[in-house]
Amino acid sequence: MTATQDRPAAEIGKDRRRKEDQRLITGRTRWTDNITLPGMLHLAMVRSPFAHATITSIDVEAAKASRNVVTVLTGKDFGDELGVNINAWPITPDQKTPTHSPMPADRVAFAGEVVAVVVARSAAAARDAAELVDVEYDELPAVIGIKKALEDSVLAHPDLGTNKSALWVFDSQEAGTGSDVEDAIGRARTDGILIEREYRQQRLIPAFMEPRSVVVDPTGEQITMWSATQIPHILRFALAATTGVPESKIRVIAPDVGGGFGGKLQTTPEEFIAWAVARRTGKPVKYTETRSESLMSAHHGRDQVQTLTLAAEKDGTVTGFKVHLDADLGAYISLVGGGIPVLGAFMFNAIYKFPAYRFECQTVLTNTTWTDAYRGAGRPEATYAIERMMDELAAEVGVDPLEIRERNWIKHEEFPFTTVAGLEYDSGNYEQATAQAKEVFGYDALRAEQKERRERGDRVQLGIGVSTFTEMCGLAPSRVLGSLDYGAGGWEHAGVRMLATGKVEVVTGTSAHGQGHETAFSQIVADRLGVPFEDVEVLHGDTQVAHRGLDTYGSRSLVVGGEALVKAVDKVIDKARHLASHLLEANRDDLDFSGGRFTVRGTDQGVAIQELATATFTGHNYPDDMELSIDAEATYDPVNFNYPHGTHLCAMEVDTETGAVKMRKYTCCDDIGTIINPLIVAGQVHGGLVQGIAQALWEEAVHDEAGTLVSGSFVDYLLPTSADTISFDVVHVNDPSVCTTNSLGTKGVGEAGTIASTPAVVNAVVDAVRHLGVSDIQMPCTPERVWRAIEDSRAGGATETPPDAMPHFQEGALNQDSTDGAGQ
Ligand code: MCN
Repeated sequence: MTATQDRPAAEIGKDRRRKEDQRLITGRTRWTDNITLPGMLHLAMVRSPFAHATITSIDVEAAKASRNVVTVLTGKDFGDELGVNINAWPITPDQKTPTHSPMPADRVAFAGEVVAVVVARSAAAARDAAELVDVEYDELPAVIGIKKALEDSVLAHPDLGTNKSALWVFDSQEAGTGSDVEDAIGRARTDGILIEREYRQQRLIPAFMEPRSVVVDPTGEQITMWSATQIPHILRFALAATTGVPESKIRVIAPDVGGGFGGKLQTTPEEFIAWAVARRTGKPVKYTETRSESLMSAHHGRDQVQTLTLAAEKDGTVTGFKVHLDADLGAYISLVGGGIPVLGAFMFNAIYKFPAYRFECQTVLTNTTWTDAYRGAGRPEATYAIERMMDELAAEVGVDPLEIRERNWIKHEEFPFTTVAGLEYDSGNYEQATAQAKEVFGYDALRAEQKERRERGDRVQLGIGVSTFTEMCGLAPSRVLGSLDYGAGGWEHAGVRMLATGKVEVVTGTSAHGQGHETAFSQIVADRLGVPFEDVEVLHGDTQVAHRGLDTYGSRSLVVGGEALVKAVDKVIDKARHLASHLLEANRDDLDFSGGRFTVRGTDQGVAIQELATATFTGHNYPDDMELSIDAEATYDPVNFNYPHGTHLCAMEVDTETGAVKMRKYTCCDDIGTIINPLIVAGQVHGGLVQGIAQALWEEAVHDEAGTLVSGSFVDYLLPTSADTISFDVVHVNDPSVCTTNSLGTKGVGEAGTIASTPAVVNAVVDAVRHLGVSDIQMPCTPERVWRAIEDSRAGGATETPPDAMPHFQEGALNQDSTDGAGQ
């Protein structure tokens, strides 16, 4: 009998306010920049203004002579001491990987690369002196943009001889998961429907709230690094592997971390520089980047060109999908950067069951900021491609976009289902999610309104965008990662310590940076152990406390880390049962466990698990064959990915005279299995939606031809705030599909909103003006791009979007009190 079988779930599903919020919101907490140590020195980085240049000389004398400056160090001073930034995921054996020194001595490869570090007694002194470092550069031609990179006429790294880093291919016929896509394309060309499109995933910036910050203390038995990172365990491994210092001598702490969104899934040059300076000077050092430095040099995301060919029969049944991606990795291949587009490879088929699929990804190097994971990491890009193509197919066939999806999706009764990309989806109920989303959205009424507006020829037209999605989250089965040449596993570890007072200390290898693990994991433990929620404390983000772990990304923490925790709790209950049977003088099989108490069946005798914890402290009475502890640890390696899914519906109003767009309504219905904490889930979905909507409408990192980041501040990089959002209708399927990848029946939620929302919004904008001849608008859908698309098609021209232009916020673009625009 399991611990929860005989009693209702008390904590799971409860709207608990987050334990951690009081300290996070007031800022009275351990943000890395709040840490001050005796004798601490401060660092400022000197960064290259050029995207590609040879460093001819660096004069540090004036900076060194500045008040309160201790020293100034350049790449030459460090020599090999800094090691190299590692790429943990070479996607092919012949991948061209440029050497990535944290501080190059002779050549810079992107604007923002560090060329010197100033070490001073205060942060202000360090920053002032950094201005005095005189660096002479010989500018080299820079490679900016995928098109230029593919030409190979100018090289981002001349020693590599090419900008093409790796070509990764998946072919369903070769893999034995499907048939030949070229056959399907050939058939569609002669006797079906063939849709060919090129979509651009613009470059985005994760733009986390807390800029990156690092403190290194070399003054003890161990070297301690505090870093605003998502990955303390991986960072410790990288430090040990590249510096030769044994792991046991390194402690990495991710204290409270203010967001990451994938942008802190990285080992950074600044961490290695801080480490080396601390070791050289023998003193604690701190470095906190400015917002401008963060936007320029913390890794970016997306940046792909997708060339897509969809083959279908005349009735809209999809028969094949061919995808060619060109992905810009920037100047270096970061920790998992090359692999991000490859993650998408398994998701282009989404919720559909077509028989033939080919995916090719060409990664290229350019003289721009390196790219890597950004919320969704490969999956939003894939979802965008297929969901935009499904809309094009619906338009071609002349049916409602939901109908074309239904014709092609995997039916509920067909699960478990092995996809053409080779994944086994364990569960899904696309029918149910779609029906519920439609009802809450008021789909039919909005379609009727759209029709009326079109018939009236209103100036403001209404568009309805549909997007369905599934994602492979819960990264990941270690053996699968091994088969993809990823440099680590995907397991997770947890421990449960039953303290003498009966309180419970939980240790998790996940590393929350805004996701509320302290609250949700407390709920899981309180529920399963039957102890009060307030009695559970969750510790994380410190390699000394959580000695094993693989951290937080890929919506893995609940489905992998939570499952490890469940296994540890079950071990605790098992050990406690042994002690209880001894103390109650009853056979262990005669004991029931419910509400935190073991009771002897048929009697009123019992003992609480919290009392048993105390009994292991006193040790006065316990069985001879028992180790005097009921603490337990567990490691869990998932057997499969985890497959949340959902249907997102969006209504957008488009002013056909100005190109201005305004969100009218957004509804999503997701299946994320069992919900541990609805309040946390709502926050995750809301945040995710806004980030996805921002890609559709506002955000774009723009480099000019010289490689300078033009969108280098929040004046130009249009990060939305809550004032720019509407109130979303977020619902979940009533009857979560049976999720078999973990015992709680949960599915990840951390990225879901971002994955589905971008195509929903763009589909809605295009849908509003499709009757005017528009079939595509490049993201972000700025008023200018929307206006030009309409004008081009009115003029009978192609509906191409205009060349890169800086996006601009539209007044009230996402404004809830929308006018319906009727009659305008
Ligand atoms: N949860 C739940 N019930 C479910 C699913 C999740 O109650 N059925 C809860 C979990 O217990 C957890 C939270 O929701 O508290 C998110 O869970 P999960 O989906 O496991 O995602 P992770 O905790 O692994 O977080 C990673 C994910 C990713 S990949 C990005 S990117 C992202 C995100 O989380 N970055 C974030 N959400 C973020 N939220 C904040 N505030 N800041 C970021 O940087």
